[in-house]
Amino acid sequence: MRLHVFSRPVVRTALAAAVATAGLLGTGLAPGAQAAADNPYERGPAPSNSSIEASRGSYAVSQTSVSSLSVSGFGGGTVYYPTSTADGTFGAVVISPGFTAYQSSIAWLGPRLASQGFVVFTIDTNTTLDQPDSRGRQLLSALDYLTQSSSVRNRIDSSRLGVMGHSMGGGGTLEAAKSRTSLKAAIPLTGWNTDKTWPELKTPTLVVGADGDTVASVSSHSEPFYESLPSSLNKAYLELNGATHFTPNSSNTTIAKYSISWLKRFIDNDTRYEQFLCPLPRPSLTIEEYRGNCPHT
Ligand code: 9J3
Ligand code: ZN
Repeated sequence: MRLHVFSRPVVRTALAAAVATAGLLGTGLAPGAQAAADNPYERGPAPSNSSIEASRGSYAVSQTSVSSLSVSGFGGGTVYYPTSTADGTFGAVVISPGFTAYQSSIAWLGPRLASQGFVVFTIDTNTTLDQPDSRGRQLLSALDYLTQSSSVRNRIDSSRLGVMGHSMGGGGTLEAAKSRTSLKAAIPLTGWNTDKTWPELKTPTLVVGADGDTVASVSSHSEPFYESLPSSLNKAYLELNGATHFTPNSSNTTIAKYSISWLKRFIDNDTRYEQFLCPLPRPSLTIEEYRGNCPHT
């Protein structure tokens, strides 16, 4: 766009020469603004390993509670969102807890993810005994409430949405993605489901399992979930090392860094995060195993 300066005769004043020189070197915008012009969905500064491992990202976070009495189709919850409106709209993610559990069991993910530039809704389910298929429908009801009725609806880009959940909430995450193929990202955390096969999914999916899970063993849950996803799909399998079924219920840097990277890469189309996903992470003190297809498309 700036090249129009050269498309017609101009008097080359000293100022014009300076502007032209700046034009040859770049837009004159800050690096972040330059990149944001390239990808309209990109939010926040260029990431580093330390920025995605940090306990908070660059956005200050506000929160608002949603009463179960004010909604239908799910059990209410808490919305965590970047306080500032200066950066436009954000993608959004709804997160379901597991069997017998409440939003408190996954609350750490609210500010952790929102501070990186997402609107995050941690929900309660209608009853704590709801099964994965119900949790999947509730995730979708919560997304619809969040984007259409909530007090933060105008802060959200309703075309860029994702789902996450723990255990039966992770099973529900797969159910939600199966029924709403427009979702941009799905992340089941030590997911549990009687349905082991998910060839119907079109949503980029990061399956997170735990090596020591005796409730939803990776051999019966996360591994078959991952392997049944289409080979053409952007998909990955992260198996946490030294972890249990309940590892996703407390702050966990490995879960956070790969969840942030996955959500950024596929909800924001932010290829600055591809470096953390491809080449595939190597086994480490916190990673038992990582599978995936690279590069992402
Ligand atoms: O949400 C979960 O923790 C599912 C694991 C479970 O208790 O399944 C047995 C019914
Ligand atoms: Zn199936």
